Amino acid sequence: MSDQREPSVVSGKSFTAVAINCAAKAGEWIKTKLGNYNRLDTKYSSHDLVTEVDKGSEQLIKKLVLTHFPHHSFLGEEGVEPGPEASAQALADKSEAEYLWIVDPIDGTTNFVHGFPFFVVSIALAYKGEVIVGVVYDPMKDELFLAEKGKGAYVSGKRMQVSKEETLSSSLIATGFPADHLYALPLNLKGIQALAPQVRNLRSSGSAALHMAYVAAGRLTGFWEIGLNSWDLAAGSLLVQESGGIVTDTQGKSYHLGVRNVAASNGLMHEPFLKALAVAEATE
Ligand code: 2AM
Ligand code: CA
Repeated sequence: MSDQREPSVVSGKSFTAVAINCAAKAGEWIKTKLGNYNRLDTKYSSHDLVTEVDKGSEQLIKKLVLTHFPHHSFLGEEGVEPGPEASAQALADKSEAEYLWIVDPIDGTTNFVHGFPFFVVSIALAYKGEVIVGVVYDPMKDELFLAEKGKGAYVSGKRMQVSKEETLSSSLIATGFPADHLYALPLNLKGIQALAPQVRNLRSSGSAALHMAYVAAGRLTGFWEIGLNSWDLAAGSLLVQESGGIVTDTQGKSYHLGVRNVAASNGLMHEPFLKALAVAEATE
Protein backbone atom coordinates (compact mmCIF):
# COMPACT_ATOMS: atom_id res chain seq x y z
CA MET A 1 0.00 0.00 0.00
CA SER A 2 1.34 3.46 -0.86
CA ASP A 3 2.24 6.09 1.76
CA GLN A 4 -0.69 8.15 0.52
CA ARG A 5 -3.13 5.57 1.83
CA GLU A 6 -1.69 5.17 5.30
CA PRO A 7 -3.86 7.69 7.18
CA SER A 8 -7.04 5.82 6.30
CA VAL A 9 -5.72 2.53 7.66
CA VAL A 10 -7.58 1.65 10.83
CA SER A 11 -5.42 0.23 13.57
CA GLY A 12 -5.46 -0.18 17.32
CA LYS A 13 -7.06 2.53 19.39
CA SER A 14 -5.58 5.55 17.62
CA PHE A 15 -7.61 8.76 17.71
CA THR A 16 -8.03 8.59 13.95
CA ALA A 17 -9.16 4.97 13.98
CA VAL A 18 -11.83 5.75 16.56
CA ALA A 19 -12.99 8.85 14.67
CA ILE A 20 -13.34 6.86 11.45
CA ASN A 21 -15.08 3.99 13.19
CA CYS A 22 -17.58 6.32 14.88
CA ALA A 23 -18.37 8.21 11.68
CA ALA A 24 -18.81 5.03 9.66
CA LYS A 25 -21.01 3.32 12.28
CA ALA A 26 -23.17 6.41 12.83
CA GLY A 27 -23.46 7.05 9.09
CA GLU A 28 -24.56 3.51 8.31
CA TRP A 29 -27.16 3.65 11.07
CA ILE A 30 -28.48 7.04 9.91
CA LYS A 31 -28.88 5.65 6.40
CA THR A 32 -31.11 2.85 7.68
CA LYS A 33 -33.31 5.50 9.29
CA LEU A 34 -33.87 7.53 6.14
CA GLY A 35 -37.65 7.91 5.76
CA ASN A 36 -38.04 5.63 8.75
CA TYR A 37 -38.13 7.60 12.01
CA ASN A 38 -40.96 8.68 14.31
CA ARG A 39 -40.27 12.02 15.97
CA LEU A 40 -39.54 15.35 14.33
CA ASP A 41 -39.05 18.38 16.58
CA THR A 42 -38.09 21.96 15.94
CA LYS A 43 -35.37 23.71 17.93
CA TYR A 44 -34.57 27.38 17.51
CA SER A 45 -37.25 28.04 14.91
CA SER A 46 -39.51 26.11 12.54
CA HIS A 47 -36.53 26.07 10.14
CA ASP A 48 -34.27 24.34 12.65
CA LEU A 49 -35.14 20.64 12.78
CA VAL A 50 -33.99 17.79 14.96
CA THR A 51 -35.00 14.14 14.94
CA GLU A 52 -34.53 11.16 17.20
CA VAL A 53 -31.91 10.08 14.67
CA ASP A 54 -29.71 13.13 15.41
CA LYS A 55 -29.90 12.25 19.08
CA GLY A 56 -29.32 8.52 18.53
CA SER A 57 -26.33 9.17 16.29
CA GLU A 58 -24.77 11.47 18.89
CA GLN A 59 -25.31 8.90 21.67
CA LEU A 60 -23.70 6.19 19.57
CA ILE A 61 -20.65 8.35 18.83
CA LYS A 62 -20.31 9.65 22.38
CA LYS A 63 -20.48 6.18 23.85
CA LEU A 64 -17.84 4.83 21.49
CA VAL A 65 -15.48 7.79 21.99
CA LEU A 66 -15.75 7.69 25.77
CA THR A 67 -15.32 3.91 25.87
CA HIS A 68 -11.95 4.33 24.17
CA PHE A 69 -10.96 7.64 25.77
CA PRO A 70 -12.84 8.05 29.07
CA HIS A 71 -10.81 11.12 30.09
CA HIS A 72 -11.50 13.09 26.92
CA SER A 73 -14.12 15.87 26.72
CA PHE A 74 -17.07 15.79 24.34
CA LEU A 75 -19.03 18.58 22.66
CA GLY A 76 -21.96 17.45 20.51
CA GLU A 77 -24.67 19.53 18.89
CA GLU A 78 -27.49 17.65 20.60
CA GLY A 79 -26.01 18.20 24.06
CA VAL A 80 -26.30 21.98 23.70
CA GLU A 81 -29.36 24.20 23.95
CA PRO A 82 -30.31 25.87 20.65
CA GLY A 83 -29.12 29.37 19.79
CA PRO A 84 -25.79 31.12 19.31
CA GLU A 85 -25.31 32.14 22.95
CA ALA A 86 -25.66 28.58 24.23
CA SER A 87 -23.27 27.33 21.53
CA ALA A 88 -20.63 29.90 22.45
CA GLN A 89 -21.06 29.11 26.15
CA ALA A 90 -20.79 25.36 25.56
CA LEU A 91 -17.52 25.88 23.71
CA ALA A 92 -16.22 28.25 26.41
CA ASP A 93 -17.10 25.66 29.07
CA LYS A 94 -14.78 23.19 27.32
CA SER A 95 -11.96 25.63 26.67
CA GLU A 96 -9.73 24.01 29.29
CA ALA A 97 -10.14 20.52 27.83
CA GLU A 98 -6.91 18.93 26.66
CA TYR A 99 -8.61 16.58 24.22
CA LEU A 100 -12.03 17.68 22.97
CA TRP A 101 -14.21 15.74 20.52
CA ILE A 102 -16.49 18.07 18.55
CA VAL A 103 -19.35 16.24 16.87
CA ASP A 104 -22.24 17.01 14.58
CA PRO A 105 -24.17 13.71 14.50
CA ILE A 106 -26.07 14.78 11.34
CA ASP A 107 -25.03 17.89 9.47
CA GLY A 108 -27.85 18.53 7.03
CA THR A 109 -30.80 17.45 9.18
CA THR A 110 -33.32 19.29 6.98
CA ASN A 111 -32.06 17.25 4.02
CA PHE A 112 -32.29 14.05 6.04
CA VAL A 113 -35.89 14.86 6.99
CA HIS A 114 -36.85 15.50 3.36
CA GLY A 115 -34.88 12.58 1.91
CA PHE A 116 -32.61 14.98 -0.01
CA PRO A 117 -29.43 12.89 -0.03
CA PHE A 118 -26.86 15.39 1.27
CA PHE A 119 -26.07 14.91 4.94
CA VAL A 120 -22.94 13.86 6.79
CA VAL A 121 -21.53 12.91 10.15
CA SER A 122 -18.81 15.34 11.25
CA ILE A 123 -16.27 14.37 13.93
CA ALA A 124 -13.24 16.41 15.00
CA LEU A 125 -10.71 15.96 17.76
CA ALA A 126 -9.05 19.11 19.09
CA TYR A 127 -5.91 19.10 21.24
CA LYS A 128 -5.58 22.24 23.37
CA GLY A 129 -7.99 24.08 21.08
CA GLU A 130 -6.45 23.00 17.78
CA VAL A 131 -8.08 20.43 15.51
CA ILE A 132 -5.75 17.45 15.00
CA VAL A 133 -8.17 14.94 13.40
CA GLY A 134 -11.17 15.67 11.19
CA VAL A 135 -13.56 13.15 9.66
CA VAL A 136 -16.62 13.88 7.53
CA TYR A 137 -18.61 10.85 6.36
CA ASP A 138 -21.29 10.96 3.67
CA PRO A 139 -23.25 7.69 4.05
CA MET A 140 -25.28 8.14 0.84
CA LYS A 141 -22.17 8.25 -1.35
CA ASP A 142 -20.13 6.15 1.09
CA GLU A 143 -17.39 8.78 0.99
CA LEU A 144 -15.14 9.31 3.98
CA PHE A 145 -13.10 12.51 4.15
CA LEU A 146 -10.21 12.37 6.61
CA ALA A 147 -7.49 14.77 7.70
CA GLU A 148 -4.77 14.49 10.31
CA LYS A 149 -2.79 17.57 11.34
CA GLY A 150 0.42 17.73 9.31
CA LYS A 151 -0.33 14.51 7.43
CA GLY A 152 -2.61 15.63 4.61
CA ALA A 153 -6.24 14.92 3.81
CA TYR A 154 -7.81 11.98 2.03
CA VAL A 155 -11.13 11.01 0.51
CA SER A 156 -11.74 7.28 0.71
CA GLY A 157 -7.97 6.73 0.88
CA LYS A 158 -7.04 9.11 -1.97
CA ARG A 159 -5.06 12.28 -1.27
CA MET A 160 -7.12 15.47 -1.67
CA GLN A 161 -6.07 18.82 -3.07
CA VAL A 162 -8.01 22.05 -3.36
CA SER A 163 -8.92 23.37 -6.81
CA LYS A 164 -6.85 25.76 -8.89
CA GLU A 165 -9.21 28.59 -9.85
CA GLU A 166 -7.62 31.99 -9.32
CA THR A 167 -10.52 34.30 -10.10
CA LEU A 168 -14.04 34.76 -8.82
CA SER A 169 -15.38 34.44 -12.34
CA SER A 170 -14.00 30.90 -12.64
CA SER A 171 -15.05 29.85 -9.12
CA LEU A 172 -17.84 27.52 -8.03
CA ILE A 173 -18.83 28.69 -4.57
CA ALA A 174 -21.21 27.28 -1.98
CA THR A 175 -23.15 28.91 0.79
CA GLY A 176 -26.20 28.21 2.94
CA PHE A 177 -29.55 29.61 3.93
CA PRO A 178 -29.22 29.89 7.70
CA ALA A 179 -32.08 28.91 10.00
CA ASP A 180 -31.64 32.16 11.95
CA HIS A 181 -33.85 34.53 9.95
CA LEU A 182 -33.19 37.57 12.10
CA TYR A 183 -29.43 37.94 11.76
CA ALA A 184 -27.64 35.26 9.75
CA LEU A 185 -30.04 34.83 6.82
CA PRO A 186 -30.26 38.52 5.82
CA LEU A 187 -26.46 38.85 5.96
CA ASN A 188 -25.94 35.73 3.91
CA LEU A 189 -28.52 36.92 1.37
CA LYS A 190 -26.53 40.14 0.94
CA GLY A 191 -23.45 38.06 0.14
CA ILE A 192 -25.43 35.91 -2.27
CA GLN A 193 -26.78 38.96 -4.10
CA ALA A 194 -23.28 40.38 -4.44
CA LEU A 195 -21.46 37.19 -5.39
CA ALA A 196 -23.97 35.50 -7.72
CA PRO A 197 -23.19 37.77 -10.71
CA GLN A 198 -19.43 37.64 -10.05
CA VAL A 199 -18.76 33.90 -9.76
CA ARG A 200 -19.13 31.00 -12.19
CA ASN A 201 -22.06 29.84 -10.09
CA LEU A 202 -23.33 29.29 -6.55
CA ARG A 203 -24.41 26.03 -4.91
CA SER A 204 -26.18 25.24 -1.67
CA SER A 205 -26.42 21.63 -0.48
CA GLY A 206 -27.68 22.30 3.05
CA SER A 207 -24.67 20.79 4.82
CA ALA A 208 -21.83 23.08 5.85
CA ALA A 209 -19.52 20.18 6.69
CA LEU A 210 -20.09 18.65 3.26
CA HIS A 211 -19.30 22.00 1.62
CA MET A 212 -16.04 22.18 3.57
CA ALA A 213 -15.17 18.63 2.51
CA TYR A 214 -15.91 19.51 -1.12
CA VAL A 215 -13.66 22.59 -0.96
CA ALA A 216 -10.93 20.26 0.35
CA ALA A 217 -11.57 17.79 -2.49
CA GLY A 218 -11.41 20.54 -5.14
CA ARG A 219 -15.07 20.07 -6.09
CA LEU A 220 -15.91 23.59 -4.88
CA THR A 221 -13.59 26.59 -5.07
CA GLY A 222 -14.90 28.13 -1.87
CA PHE A 223 -17.63 28.24 0.76
CA TRP A 224 -18.89 30.90 3.11
CA GLU A 225 -21.74 31.09 5.57
CA ILE A 226 -22.85 33.27 8.48
CA GLY A 227 -23.91 31.90 11.86
CA LEU A 228 -22.49 28.38 11.97
CA ASN A 229 -21.37 26.45 15.04
CA SER A 230 -18.11 24.77 16.04
CA TRP A 231 -19.47 21.29 15.24
CA ASP A 232 -20.40 22.31 11.68
CA LEU A 233 -16.86 23.48 10.93
CA ALA A 234 -14.21 21.83 13.12
CA ALA A 235 -13.60 18.69 11.05
CA GLY A 236 -14.00 20.52 7.72
CA SER A 237 -11.52 23.22 8.70
CA LEU A 238 -8.72 20.65 8.97
CA LEU A 239 -9.81 18.96 5.73
CA VAL A 240 -9.47 22.26 3.86
CA GLN A 241 -6.17 23.26 5.49
CA GLU A 242 -4.58 19.87 4.95
CA SER A 243 -5.66 19.96 1.29
CA GLY A 244 -3.78 23.22 0.74
CA GLY A 245 -6.69 25.63 1.22
CA ILE A 246 -7.42 28.49 3.60
CA VAL A 247 -10.04 28.84 6.34
CA THR A 248 -10.74 32.22 7.95
CA ASP A 249 -13.70 34.07 9.31
CA THR A 250 -15.51 36.28 6.81
CA GLN A 251 -13.28 39.19 7.87
CA GLY A 252 -10.09 37.30 7.12
CA LYS A 253 -9.01 36.33 10.64
CA SER A 254 -7.53 32.85 11.01
CA TYR A 255 -9.89 30.01 11.83
CA HIS A 256 -10.33 28.97 15.46
CA LEU A 257 -13.01 26.83 17.12
CA GLY A 258 -15.17 29.86 17.95
CA VAL A 259 -15.55 31.04 14.33
CA ARG A 260 -19.24 31.28 13.33
CA ASN A 261 -18.96 33.28 10.08
CA VAL A 262 -16.69 31.21 7.89
CA ALA A 263 -14.93 31.64 4.56
CA ALA A 264 -13.01 28.65 3.19
CA SER A 265 -11.36 28.43 -0.19
CA ASN A 266 -8.53 27.08 -2.31
CA GLY A 267 -6.54 30.12 -1.12
CA LEU A 268 -5.91 31.41 -4.62
CA MET A 269 -9.13 33.45 -4.76
CA HIS A 270 -9.51 34.07 -1.04
CA GLU A 271 -8.67 37.75 -1.29
CA PRO A 272 -11.21 38.74 -3.98
CA PHE A 273 -13.72 36.41 -2.28
CA LEU A 274 -13.42 38.23 1.07
CA LYS A 275 -13.32 41.58 -0.67
CA ALA A 276 -16.60 40.93 -2.47
CA LEU A 277 -18.25 39.99 0.85
CA ALA A 278 -16.80 43.09 2.54
CA VAL A 279 -17.98 45.42 -0.22
CA ALA A 280 -21.47 43.92 0.15
CA GLU A 281 -21.28 44.47 3.94
CA ALA A 282 -22.07 40.79 4.30
CA THR A 283 -19.32 39.75 6.72
CA GLU A 284 -20.87 40.31 10.16
P1 2AM B 1 -27.45 21.07 10.88
O1 2AM B 1 -28.10 20.30 9.80
O2 2AM B 1 -26.52 20.27 11.72
O3 2AM B 1 -28.44 21.85 11.71
C1 2AM B 1 -27.05 24.87 6.46
O4 2AM B 1 -27.16 26.23 6.22
C2 2AM B 1 -26.09 24.59 7.60
O5 2AM B 1 -26.49 25.35 8.76
C3 2AM B 1 -26.07 23.16 8.04
O6 2AM B 1 -24.75 22.79 8.23
C4 2AM B 1 -26.88 23.12 9.33
O7 2AM B 1 -26.48 22.15 10.23
C5 2AM B 1 -26.57 24.47 9.89
N1 2AM B 1 -27.61 24.98 10.79
C6 2AM B 1 -28.90 24.69 10.79
N2 2AM B 1 -29.56 25.36 11.76
C7 2AM B 1 -28.63 26.10 12.38
C8 2AM B 1 -28.67 27.02 13.47
N3 2AM B 1 -29.79 27.31 14.10
N4 2AM B 1 -27.53 27.60 13.85
C9 2AM B 1 -26.39 27.32 13.21
N5 2AM B 1 -26.28 26.46 12.18
C10 2AM B 1 -27.39 25.86 11.77
CA1 CA C 1 -26.68 18.67 13.18
